[in-house]
Amino acid sequence: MKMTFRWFGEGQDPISLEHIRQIPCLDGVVTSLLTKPAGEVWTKDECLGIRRAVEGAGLKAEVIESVNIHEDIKLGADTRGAIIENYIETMKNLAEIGIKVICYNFMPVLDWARSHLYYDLPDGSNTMYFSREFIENTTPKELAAKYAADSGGMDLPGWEPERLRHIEATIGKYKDISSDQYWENARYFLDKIIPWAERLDIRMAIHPDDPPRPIFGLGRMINSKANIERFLGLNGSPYNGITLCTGSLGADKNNNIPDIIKTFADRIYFAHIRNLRFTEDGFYESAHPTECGSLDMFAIVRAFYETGFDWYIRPDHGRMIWGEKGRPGYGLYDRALGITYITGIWETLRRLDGRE
Ligand code: CS2
Ligand code: MN
Repeated sequence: MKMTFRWFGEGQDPISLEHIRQIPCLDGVVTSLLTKPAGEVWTKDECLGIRRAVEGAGLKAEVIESVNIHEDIKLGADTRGAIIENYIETMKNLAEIGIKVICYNFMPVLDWARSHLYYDLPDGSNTMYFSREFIENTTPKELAAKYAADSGGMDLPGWEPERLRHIEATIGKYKDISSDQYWENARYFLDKIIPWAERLDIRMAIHPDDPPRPIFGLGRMINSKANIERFLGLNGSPYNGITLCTGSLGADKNNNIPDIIKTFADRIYFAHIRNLRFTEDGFYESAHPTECGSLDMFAIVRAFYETGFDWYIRPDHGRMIWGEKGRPGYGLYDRALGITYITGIWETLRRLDGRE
């Protein structure tokens, strides 16, 4: 496996590449153009800028998270043709800077959702929290306003201003399309881009829905073993793959993550490893070790190890600890601890296997 760390890009991340570079056992960063509206081309120059910044700091960038999908593609609107062309153009420009994996999601309108961005834990740290009751009693607009106030105006990935501008109207459009139609729209997109992914040698890795349950009346697609199987069946190319996010899928107690890893091992190109703890009303994001949360992190890492996983891993959301302030889920310290924990398990498994 190759260990990576998410970096939000020049001018977009309070954590510097110089600090990221000091995390032990790191192979590279996962990055993006955070402020680029979905549907627009990432130009050659912008892509070269990514490479220059990352390589200048002595790191590699082989994974992009995310190249976002425009709503017209998800909705199957007449305008999607030109937007998909732009997506392919972006893929070509990313191939030129050596990108091997593109992570994206196909969630309607919203990316991830939480009720609280900075929920206080008894040890003095804080973390993201999902309260079912809170979410059921709020509107997307209210939630967006709460995020903006709580995060002090920082752009949150998945809640970019552009996405929020027409949020209610866009949600309204989803009322008119059936779940089957939604799946067909995904197939249409895949059939257009996957031949290019093959040509450019870029693995497409869809991220699961977070949380895996419907919110604000919006349906879900990548939220269970059966649905992952259905998705991979839409286009059978090995270039149509998934990002295995343990915290997204793991928020549904019916999902057995090690089993899902073993089942789809040959189509997983990117792993997001995070733990969570269930509460009566939902869950919060805990530190990575098994004993800190509700997921069996050892079994998860072992499943990757035993299937010979040779792609990219990154620690996913951590807590804010040691007084750090920053983008919720994406502090330096707790994610760095996550890396040392995961690499520790990995080395142990390797050594017990008799390998150096
Ligand atoms: C999230 C998402 O779980 C996660 O990693 O922070 O915002 C994720 O980056 C996107 O859903 C991927 O497209
Ligand atoms: Mn994730």
